[in-house]
Amino acid sequence: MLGIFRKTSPSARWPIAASSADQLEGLLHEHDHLLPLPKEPAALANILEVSIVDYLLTRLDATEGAEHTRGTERGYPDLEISGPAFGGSYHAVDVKVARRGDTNKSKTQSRITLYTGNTYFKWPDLHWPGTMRTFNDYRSHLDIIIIYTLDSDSKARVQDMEIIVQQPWKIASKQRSSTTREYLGAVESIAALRDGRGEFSTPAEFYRFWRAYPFKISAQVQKQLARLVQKQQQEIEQLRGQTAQLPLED
Ligand SMILES: [Ca+2]
Repeated sequence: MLGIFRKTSPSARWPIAASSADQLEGLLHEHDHLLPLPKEPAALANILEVSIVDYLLTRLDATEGAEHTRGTERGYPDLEISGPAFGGSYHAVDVKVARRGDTNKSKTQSRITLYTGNTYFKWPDLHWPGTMRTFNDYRSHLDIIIIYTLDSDSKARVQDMEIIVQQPWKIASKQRSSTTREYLGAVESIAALRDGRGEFSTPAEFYRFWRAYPFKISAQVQKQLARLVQKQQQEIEQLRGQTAQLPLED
């Protein structure tokens, strides 16, 4: 992604003829058809995330026996995959974008957020809004992390992109990624992210630590939780009723 296409430009010349992507880029530049991508980290990250999920969806479409669903904007995960190609179970794939530090290039500028800690992650057997199924319904969780250096002078903004694929628990830290939101943070060292050297030695240790973490539970989350627990109880009672009606075998 090199910029945003600007349809009308004072220096437009038509037709444009190009025999390669580089040549087309040059011509679009020359005739002022490219506007820069946003510099603001969250906006830039969103554009990158969406385009990476788009790319994965195209590849999954071309894979026999692969099924996929794109997640909601603010939910978890960004993408779930399933189908015979993946053993029939559901797998969660989340895309994260992080900028290299301005002063220290060996770290991310801020901690990557792995999960929201006070909802689907804390109560993994309830089906939270914004998620496609319960956290525990996923056979595996995978993060695709895009690390980049911000280049304010270029229209693409992104330089030296590195892609890291890791399981979230392997790159987890014991720090939150935000002082105001209930987020679990990753380690900051890019080498540690690359090598999967987080602060936990087993998934069990990671889940124990973060599920016991005293995250704030807002009134809204509490209300939602009560509703989900009630719904689960109703389902259990319904199942009990069905079992009671089953004919007894002798
Ligand atoms: Ca994401």
